[in-house]
Formats: sequence, C-alpha cells, structure tokens
Amino acid sequence: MRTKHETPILVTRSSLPPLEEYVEMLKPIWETAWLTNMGNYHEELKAQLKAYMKTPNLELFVNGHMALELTLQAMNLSGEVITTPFSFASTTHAIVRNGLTPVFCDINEEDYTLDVDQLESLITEKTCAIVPVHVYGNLCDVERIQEIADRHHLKVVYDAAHTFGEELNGKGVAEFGDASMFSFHATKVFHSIEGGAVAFRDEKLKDLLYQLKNFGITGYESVEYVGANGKMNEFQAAMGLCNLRHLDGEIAKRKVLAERYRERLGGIPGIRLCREQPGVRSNYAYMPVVFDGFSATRDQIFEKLKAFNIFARKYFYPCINSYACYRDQFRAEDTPVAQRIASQVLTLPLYADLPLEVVDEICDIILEQ
Ligand code: T4K
Repeated sequence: MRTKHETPILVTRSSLPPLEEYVEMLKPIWETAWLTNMGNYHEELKAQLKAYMKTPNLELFVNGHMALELTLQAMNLSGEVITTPFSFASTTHAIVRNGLTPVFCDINEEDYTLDVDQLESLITEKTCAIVPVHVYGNLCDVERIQEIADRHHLKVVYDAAHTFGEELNGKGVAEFGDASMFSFHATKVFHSIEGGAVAFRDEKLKDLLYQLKNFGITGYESVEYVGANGKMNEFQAAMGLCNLRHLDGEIAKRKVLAERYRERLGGIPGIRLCREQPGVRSNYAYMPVVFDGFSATRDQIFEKLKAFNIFARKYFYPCINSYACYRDQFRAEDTPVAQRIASQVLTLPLYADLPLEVVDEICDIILEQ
C-alpha cells in the first residue's frame, strides 16, 4: 500500500554546495566589506562563466529577467517582436516593459519551441526582433531562425533561461543569435540564488549593458541612460562560484533520473515526451510530459500525484497570451498548438538529489489505473 510522503516532493529543489564551502567564501566579503556593485566575486564568476559557456562576451545580472529586459533596451528596438506564448511570464513582460509589441508565433509539436514554419508569415515592416525560447532546455531551430532573421534584418535574442551549459554539436548555446539570456534562479540547474547573465555577439554592447544595469551611470558625474538596478551582488556571485564547482556532478545525477523517466514513460500510448534532440548536450533542466489521449487527463494526474504529497507543476499554463494582464490584446486561438500543449503538459519532479525510487513511484502512480 502506497503512503503519502511526509515531506512534500516538489517539482525541484535547489542544489546547495556544502555549507562550509559557502561560509569560507564569505570571509573575504567580511574582510573587505565590499558587498555589491561589481566586486571581486562578480568579476571572478564572469570570467569562469565565459570559459564554461564558451562565450567571449558576457554580462552578469541580478536575475534573468533584468538581463533580458536590459538587453532589449540596449538594442534600442522599436516596433514588433515575434515571440512564443509558451514560456514563463518574464519573456513577454521583458518585451512589453520596453514599449515593444509582442506578436505570438505558435510552437511546434516536437519540442514546443517556435514553429519556424509559421515565423516568417508574422514578419511585417514593423518587426524588429525575434525572441525565441529554448523551452525546458530544448533548443530552437537556431539555424533556420538565424537564416530568416538575416534575410529580414532582425535581431535574435534567445530566452535561454533553461539552457545553461548546453551545447549543440560542441558549440555552446550562448553562441547563437545576437544575444542569449540565462537564468541563475534558485530553481535552475546552475544558480546563484537569484541571478542571470546575457551572452552577446556585438562587443559594443559590453559597456552599455554594464551601464544599464547600474542606473545608466557612465561616470562619477554623468548619467547617460535611463537604466535600472540590475547588479548581481557578492553573495550571489559567491554562491555561483561554489555551485559551478559541483555542476557537472549535478547534471550527471539529473541525467540518470531523466533517463529513468524516459525508460518508464516512453512509448506509453497517450503519453508524449519531448523528442531527444540530436547533437545536443542536455542539462536535464525539466521533465515535461504531455498527456494526450491517455487514460487520465493532465489535471487528473496532477491531483493523483498531489494525493501522495508530490507536486508536479503545470509549466507553462496558462499561455502568456491568455494572461489577465494582456486581456483583450491577443487572441489565444491564434496559437492553437501552444494552447493545447499548455493544457496537457505536466513537468514532473526532477532535481539532482531526487531519489531514483521516487521517480519510479511517480511513474507507478501515473501508470496505474
Ligand atoms: N524566462 C524563462 C523561460 C523562465 O523560465 C524564467 C524563470 C525567466 C525567463 C526569468 O528568470 P529569473 O528572472 O527568474 O532568473 C520559478 C522561478 O522563480 C523562475 O525563475 C523560473 N523561470 C520558473 C519556471 O520557475 P515559480 O513561480 O514556479 O517558483 P516557485 O517559488 O513556485 O518555486 C518552484 C519550486 O522550486 C518550488 O516548488 C520548490 C523549488 N524551490 C523554490 C525556491 C524559491 C526551491 O527548491 N528553492 C527555492 O529557493 O517560478
């Protein structure tokens, strides 16, 4: 007889370095009393991440959202931006908060990233950029997106929040498009408590991004831009440095769990898993499962798991073009695949220290009638 977990099993659980390791990192902060505003750890983390992510240009931010919002600001865009409704709120909010107009493109059935077959039909003379999302760590069709963007002279800014450390045929994911934003939130494969970064192609953005995250200050007596406060502090950077040391081991543990989910749930009629992408070194960020014609609906499975104190999440439901804050501005029916997948998808618990037996238990609960 299966029993309810005493402590809830949540969709994820932050990875933490050994406490002593982090405490050791705090000592220099106490000695110097330098807590934020681009301190030593900030610079050290930036250098290490450039190497890890194989990217020459990178700026750190207080969180992924500010990284995206300020990158769009730095590009000085105006008009329409084509994006996906199947993402976290941040993607579209970053566009709208820059005074830009989102235009929603539907997603494909295979990996839930932008449907590139529809993309070009949405381009108008007002389009200035494309903001695709490598959702769940699934890479977009970067080649076709770039080819379309080049033909229409559009910027491409990837929301790569879920894609830290991934590679396509040995190429770091940070190398695609004009810029890519990464989230280092506590719930991510790699985190700095809160945090984020943007990798970018045009070296000229370097100073501008640095200034925009510091109120637009360009010198002791000059403020040239209407910037924001997007700085990563030293406590965040110290956590990032610690976590980076353990990252490869964390990803390896996630891989074992993700493979077990695939083994147990793959090939079951009515259950769809994302297609594994050839040439991609995955970070196993999320475990999305689509219930389409299964004996139970997504919502029934969600409740079934909840009865055992297991909390999967409906990432990303509802679609952004159905949010109350965007009421009457968009037609959710224009992106039918996104609407459908959002109503069928459940992201199952996946984190490095999740016991393999719990993965089996989750699969048993899903599969038993
Ligand atoms: N673009 C995309 C595609 C994104 O997914 C995100 C963030 C962004 C942009 C923006 O990046 P950031 O500005 O956040 O860096 C969570 C995260 O807060 C958010 O970062 C993430 N996406 C989103 C997908 O998930 P919630 O509202 O679901 O978080 P919450 O508090 O319900 O936490 C989820 C689970 O994580 C909890 O059940 C337990 C675990 N958890 C949570 C926290 C806060 C921990 O283990 N430790 C923790 O400290 O948004």
